[in-house]
Amino acid sequence: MTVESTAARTQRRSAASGKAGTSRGRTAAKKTAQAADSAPAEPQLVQLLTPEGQRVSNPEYDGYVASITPDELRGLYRDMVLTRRFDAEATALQRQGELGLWASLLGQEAAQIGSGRALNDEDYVFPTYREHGVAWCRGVDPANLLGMFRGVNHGGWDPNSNNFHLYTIVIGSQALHATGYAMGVAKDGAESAVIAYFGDGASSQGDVAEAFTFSAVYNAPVVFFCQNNQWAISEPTHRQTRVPLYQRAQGYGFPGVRVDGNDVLACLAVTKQALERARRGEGPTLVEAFTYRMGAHTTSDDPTRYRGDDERAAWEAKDPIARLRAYLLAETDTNEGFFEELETESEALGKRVREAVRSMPEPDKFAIFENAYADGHALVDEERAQFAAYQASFSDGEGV
Ligand SMILES: Cc1ncc(C[n+]2csc(CCOP(=O)(O)OP(=O)(O)O)c2C)c(N)n1
Ligand SMILES: [Mg+2]
Repeated sequence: MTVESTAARTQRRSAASGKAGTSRGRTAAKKTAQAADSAPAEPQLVQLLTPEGQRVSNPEYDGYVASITPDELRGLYRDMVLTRRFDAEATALQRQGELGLWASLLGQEAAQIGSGRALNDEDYVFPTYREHGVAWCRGVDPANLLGMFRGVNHGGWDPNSNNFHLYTIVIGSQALHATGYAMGVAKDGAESAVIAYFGDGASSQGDVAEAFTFSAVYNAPVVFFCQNNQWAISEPTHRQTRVPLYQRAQGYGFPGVRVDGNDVLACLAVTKQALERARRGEGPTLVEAFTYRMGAHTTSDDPTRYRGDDERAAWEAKDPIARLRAYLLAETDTNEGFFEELETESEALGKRVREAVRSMPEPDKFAIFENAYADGHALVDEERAQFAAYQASFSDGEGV
């Protein structure tokens, strides 16, 4: 018997007997609250590399990574290390006042690099605001990701140059954009696929539910890649759902799979399978990458207010980079020189990004009033005039 069915029946009984205010009703309500507060037992997930870096066999997914070479494995490792280095640099830049905000992906490198490297060039990506590793795989210059976080532009890259849409902060909305785009891809008769990234918290949004419905009935070639990093700011996943997230797909009529989100090989294999299904015209798949947000939600958040250090320590033992390093050292001809060169490359990347951010041009202060209406608007004119007066009120005439 599941937690869900027990709680649902308890609620129905209270409502039917009209005893919501009685002690029996209160007990039932208390039990329901307790059920929502406790995490259910977790099901198995697809894993090809254990946290210790041992390769384990999975007959369904082995074939997707069977031909991977040591060089390609080192490539995945390099992607993860450079992404983590870039992310650390961005966090530091925010702390130095160079960025207004940063949303770190620390801990989610395998989920993003594994899925990002599963994509073909023609496939199209709809990210959240945290997909820095996927952006890296698509060839978007990391420095370009920082303009919005510095507040000097609205995105900083042309989505169609790399088939990587602009970051989306409205939680879950890109699942609908991806679905609509995928329906268009199918109508065009193209053989590419679309992937929508979102978080565990986004799975509670109506937009995601609508995207699941539409993509299912239209058989749209879209992969829903949910990074379950256990938290939606301070809200734990188990308070958002009574079933493991990947099982939601079943109700919409398409497959769902839970993968070890800290295992880059498993993420690669599972995403490849889902993309191939989509390209074959077999419709959507929900991938739930079970991972952990090791840092704060953003630099504006303080996770010590709502979670303990022991939780992070448990996930550090499952670090995605450490396990691939262990595998490379034990099972391939990778030598220390590779890691040393990568360290040098990481530092150079950090330096380049730092310099690029500091030299980003200041935007025209009045640009915000342009492009709202093709022919102008009296209200916008009034606001522009007010803003100009405000700027002129500073003694040096330079504004803020
Ligand atoms: C529609 C909407 N509601 C609320 C917010 C505020 N908000 C920003 S991030 C966030 C939590 C998202 O959690 P999750 O989907 O798990 O993604 P994560 O940040 O953990 O990667 C919320 C509620 C928002 N940006 N958009
Ligand atoms: Mg989350």
